[in-house]
Amino acid sequence: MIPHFNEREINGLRLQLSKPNNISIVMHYKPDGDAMGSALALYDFFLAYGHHVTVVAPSLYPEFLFWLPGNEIVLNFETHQAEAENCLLHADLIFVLDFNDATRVEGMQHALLQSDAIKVMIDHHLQPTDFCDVTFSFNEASSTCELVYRFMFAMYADYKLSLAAAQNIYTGILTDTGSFKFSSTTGDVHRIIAHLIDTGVVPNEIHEKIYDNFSESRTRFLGYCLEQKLVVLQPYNIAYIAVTSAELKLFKHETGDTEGIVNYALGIKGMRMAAFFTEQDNGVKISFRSKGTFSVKALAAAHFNGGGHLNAAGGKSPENLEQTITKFIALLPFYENQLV
Ligand SMILES: [Mn+2]
Repeated sequence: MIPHFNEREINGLRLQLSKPNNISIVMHYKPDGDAMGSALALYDFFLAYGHHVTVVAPSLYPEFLFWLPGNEIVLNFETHQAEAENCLLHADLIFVLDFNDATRVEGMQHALLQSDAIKVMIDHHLQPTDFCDVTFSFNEASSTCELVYRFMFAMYADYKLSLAAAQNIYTGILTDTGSFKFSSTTGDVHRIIAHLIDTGVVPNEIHEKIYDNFSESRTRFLGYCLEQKLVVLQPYNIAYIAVTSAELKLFKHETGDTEGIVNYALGIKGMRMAAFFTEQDNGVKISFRSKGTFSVKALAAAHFNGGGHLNAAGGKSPENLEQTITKFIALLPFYENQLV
């Protein structure tokens, strides 16, 4: 099903945007390829229509995204708090991308909620909370980048897609679909990709920038995780990896370094679910992945203060690493029917 933007809400936005506006674009804490790609694509779009646009990130993001067109204008809330707050407070409109609840911007939450700006959410996570004036939420969409692409043409059917916007959108769809392999990758998604390539996107260049851009220590960390830390629970078709903060330090961990490692665990023949546990200062962060109908979103929401998508979700635990893993393993018999 193709996400359809509500006509009345689009008309309202078109009217509001018929004169130059101050627009701020925000995304979730520790932004990924989809969050940054959608924000910078929308930045380029609104700039083309004569608006004053700022992009405010709640935190730093991985270096492999620094090449994205427009990256140089992104304000990091954690390092430029006053300037970032000023953007949000003086905005006429704030676009909220790739998240569904104000808590997802962490420390920036107060400034976001305090602003009188009209807030517009464009997102694909399940069950958005009601903190925006306009909520475009389509959980079946592959990515927020897909939605931003559709939003642009819903706003102005004659919009001429720029190469910068196309490269940003390509990056978000690429990363949020696991390189076009998740079940959300429909024919319509591929038709968007075709348009992006026709606009000038060179796929192999972007793949290289995103995936062949690891530091030596990150590659050695991956090897260490797979050789030393991987645990396979054959009876449940589950594999997991848990790393301590000392191990992260040993491998000079940087933001984004643990990303994707969970997929190697899921890649073992027969596995239905995989988890990656990361010890942090105040608990444990968990990434869950699954195959088929097993919902890691439900598991994360029910037991680990988390959420996300059917096959990709995240959670948190306030307990220590050992206690968290004990809890995880103790839960498995309750899911046996769905896993085996
Ligand atoms: Mn996303």
